[in-house]
Amino acid sequence: MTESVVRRIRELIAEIRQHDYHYHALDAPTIGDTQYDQLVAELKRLETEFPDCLDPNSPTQRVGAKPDSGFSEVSHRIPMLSLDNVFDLDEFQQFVERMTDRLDGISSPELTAEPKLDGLALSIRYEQGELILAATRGDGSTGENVTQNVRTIRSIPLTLNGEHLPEILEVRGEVIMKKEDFDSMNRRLQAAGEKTFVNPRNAAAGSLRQLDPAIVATRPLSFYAYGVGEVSASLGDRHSDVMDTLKSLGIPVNPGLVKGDVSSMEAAYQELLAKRDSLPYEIDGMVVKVDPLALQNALGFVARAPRFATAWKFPAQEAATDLIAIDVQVGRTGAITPVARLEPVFVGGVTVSNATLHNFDEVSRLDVRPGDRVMVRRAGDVIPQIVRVMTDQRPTNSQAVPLPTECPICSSPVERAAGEAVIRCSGGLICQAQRLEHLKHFVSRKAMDIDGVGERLLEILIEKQWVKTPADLYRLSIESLKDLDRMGEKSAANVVQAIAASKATTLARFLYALGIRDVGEATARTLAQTFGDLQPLMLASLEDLMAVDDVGPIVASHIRAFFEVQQNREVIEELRNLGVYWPIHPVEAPTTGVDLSGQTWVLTGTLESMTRDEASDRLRALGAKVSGSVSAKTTVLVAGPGAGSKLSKAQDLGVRVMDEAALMELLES
Ligand code: 5U1
Repeated sequence: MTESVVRRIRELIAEIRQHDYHYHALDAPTIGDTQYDQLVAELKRLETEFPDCLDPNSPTQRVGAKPDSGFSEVSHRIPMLSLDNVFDLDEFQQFVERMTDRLDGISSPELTAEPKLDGLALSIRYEQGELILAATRGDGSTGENVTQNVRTIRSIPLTLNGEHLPEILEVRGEVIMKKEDFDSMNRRLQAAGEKTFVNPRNAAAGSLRQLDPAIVATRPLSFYAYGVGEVSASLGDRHSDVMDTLKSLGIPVNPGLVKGDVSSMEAAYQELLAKRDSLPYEIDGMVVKVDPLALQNALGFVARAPRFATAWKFPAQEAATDLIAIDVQVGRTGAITPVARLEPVFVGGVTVSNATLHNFDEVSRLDVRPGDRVMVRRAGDVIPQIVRVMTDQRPTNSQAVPLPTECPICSSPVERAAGEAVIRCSGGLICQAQRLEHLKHFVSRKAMDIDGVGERLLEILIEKQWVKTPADLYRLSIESLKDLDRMGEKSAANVVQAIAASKATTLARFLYALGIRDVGEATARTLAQTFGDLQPLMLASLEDLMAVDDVGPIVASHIRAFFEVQQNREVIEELRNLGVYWPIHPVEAPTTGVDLSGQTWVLTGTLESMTRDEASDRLRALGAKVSGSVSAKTTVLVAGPGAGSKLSKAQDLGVRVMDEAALMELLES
């Protein structure tokens, strides 16, 4: 019995190790997660039932006990080196020269280039293929024994793969946390009300130095090897061969290693720099090494750094600077955002003097104030951000920035929708920052439908300060327009004519054109039907507005806020004085007694006595729903001259079809 259990346990351990090897070292899993979990579950069950058969390096035995008192010291028999840095091509060439001066007759040694991971250096010792010790770098000679923690890192094998294993093998590499793992871990910590980490490097270092391995096991750490320490047998004649051997033993090795000579290193550097932001982990440079180990040995070391390798650093993505002020900016849609003005600082390869703060919640979250010393991050093309504030260096007289109550451009009150982080200017019609977007919306097809006034013309009119509000459009003359670039008399006349034609509109279109936040076409129509004319709507209270179908407290508050701005009311008044008008519909239930509630009507073809929009409004006033397409649910199709596919579809479906005369009869009955 026990014999067969021991055999099965061995089989399971071997099988799980193979799957770990394929998953972590080769990055090519051969089974799915569920199958893998089933194997582990079976192993755990057998180990619980037969505790005498437990192998201490079984894949189930990653989480050990907490040490009683801190980490013990470990002395490195072969020191853990650090790397000298170079920061540009010139310095790299000097590094090459220093090296080749020592290599008589070899002017261009074979080199390797690999990403320099931003993590924590680690040495892992295997004896007879079993992981027996893991230590941090410490001062290079003495580190801390973090074996129990390292055993929880799933990509690090507890037992090496293969048959001819070296008796002793010390693997050296970097413990990191991948960007995605870092983000999800921080989200988890935040949700649990725990302290979050400022960056993946700190998260990796902080996690590895956690005293409780059970906590470390919950931290998503990864490991990539970049070299070896003590080894009892040769793993190859070149650094690149050694890396291949480590990979075959099951050790994760960074896949980014490339081979080349001195002349190809600059291109390799630029290529890696371009890839930096898309890599799953943070890197801070490229490590260049002499590939043949014989040349490495010939070159040797200076102090604690090898002469055969260097770290060609990337521009730092974070730098500290002073925050001069927090300014307030108004975007094209009225969003009011805080912007940090900084003492210029070189970061991410450029000089940065502004950083985004996203919104005022972010200002409170960071507790950032003018005069603060702040850490700025710029990664790739991403807008620079403030990632943290050194509150310990804060001047004693510092003051938090108050939340703005009015727009810095037009002084209209700001509004904030419930649940939204952004605050917005309510002065839609008059705010200079929002002018172009607003005017584009005002002239658009479903609003005032002013054909011929496009974005480019609006830009010119705004630039010349001829148009500040929609009312100014109705004051434009052929004389002034005709001299504009590529305009001429005829086009100018067409523009003026199109603007004049838009004066005859509907209340729904006009309301939609005002660009009140969250008042789309459908809401504008409902408001027009409910209030009949603009005046009652402008005087409506929040309660009146919330009584309207589909108008909730947020939309109601946007409508109120809009009409409370005096300049908005003035622009509306001007528009009406300039001739914009709409038919007024009675609000009370129609006297006809016709009730079309529950019916769906579709209009197609040309109508002669009114526009389709007008007809739709009147049908809606009688309770009908007006749809754009014919289906089996359509009650009536009103077909004017030129009706096409909608008419044939209605006929196919047996939907009732009506002409304009019949419609008029119904509306006027
Ligand atoms: N990728 C990489 N990082 N890194 C760090 N390679 C590498 N090599 C190192 C260090 C300290 O040292 C060896 C050259 C000994």
